[in-house]
Amino acid sequence: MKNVLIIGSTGQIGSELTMELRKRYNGDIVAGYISGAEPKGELLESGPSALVDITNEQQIAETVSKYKIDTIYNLAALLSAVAEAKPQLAWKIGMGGLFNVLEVAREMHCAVFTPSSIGVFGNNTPKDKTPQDTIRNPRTMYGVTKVSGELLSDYYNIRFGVDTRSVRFPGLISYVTPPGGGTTDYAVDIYYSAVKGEKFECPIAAGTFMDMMYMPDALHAAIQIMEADPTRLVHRNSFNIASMSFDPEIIANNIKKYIPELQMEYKVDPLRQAIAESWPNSLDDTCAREEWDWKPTYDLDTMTRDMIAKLKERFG
Ligand code: AKB
Repeated sequence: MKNVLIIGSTGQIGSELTMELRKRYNGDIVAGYISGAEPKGELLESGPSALVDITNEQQIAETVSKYKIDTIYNLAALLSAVAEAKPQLAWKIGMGGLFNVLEVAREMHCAVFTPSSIGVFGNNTPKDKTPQDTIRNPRTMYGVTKVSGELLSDYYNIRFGVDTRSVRFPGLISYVTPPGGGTTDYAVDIYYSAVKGEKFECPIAAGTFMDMMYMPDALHAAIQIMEADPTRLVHRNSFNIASMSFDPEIIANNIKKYIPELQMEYKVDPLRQAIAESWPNSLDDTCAREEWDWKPTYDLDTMTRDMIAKLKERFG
């Protein structure tokens, strides 16, 4: 039996991860939410939920105690572009929140998953097949909080024995809950425009490559890393994982195989473009493959076919 608290359960990852964990484990899988982002529908009806503001350590501790939580998925964060607009809030949630989670985990013996990101890398990092252990010098607040979060999570593991684990997510693509304020969001938005028959305005320039992943693989990674045999883990916070890398032209051409009418026009957003250019073109995920058997199942074409089919069911 596993009792899990998901902080940020109504967000892009949380809304799907919570449902996946409820299918997999038979304990209490608690959907933590903040006021104004309450769970609805199946997420609300299929299991317990609790008001858990990550900036409130007592609220986290009370929920952990009430449900005898053994694992916390800490998914609260502002994505990269919005974190640049609100750097103070990004730090408060990303680092203040993580500190609260780690303190509760230390005192109440929980394992902790905190997603990291390709955003930990910066302009001085090798761009292609970026290695697991390399320069992390981001110049964005998002990246700064993610690198600091990796270091703090490793510190709690080494110093206090807290079972902290993490993966560096690339851009995540899903047809369920849209992302908000990320640099890689264009790769989700383009599918919505294609299916709805709307012209797509692309905020990222042609030739800008970034790693991306379909949500089912991302959920699998988040679960598999927490179930991994700890004696095999050389790394913890955080693992490179990868499944595909493309630029706007490549994804648009792939979608056009199925929706030839798709029209795309570039309207580059300077902030997102600068962030995208500071991130790797592609990651080397050998360590994740070797230490916990990470292996993605979707490539660009299988993802595109599934995204289009699912969005057509919704939008006709
Ligand atoms: C973002 O674009 O901010 C995120 C990420 C890659 O971490 N999707």
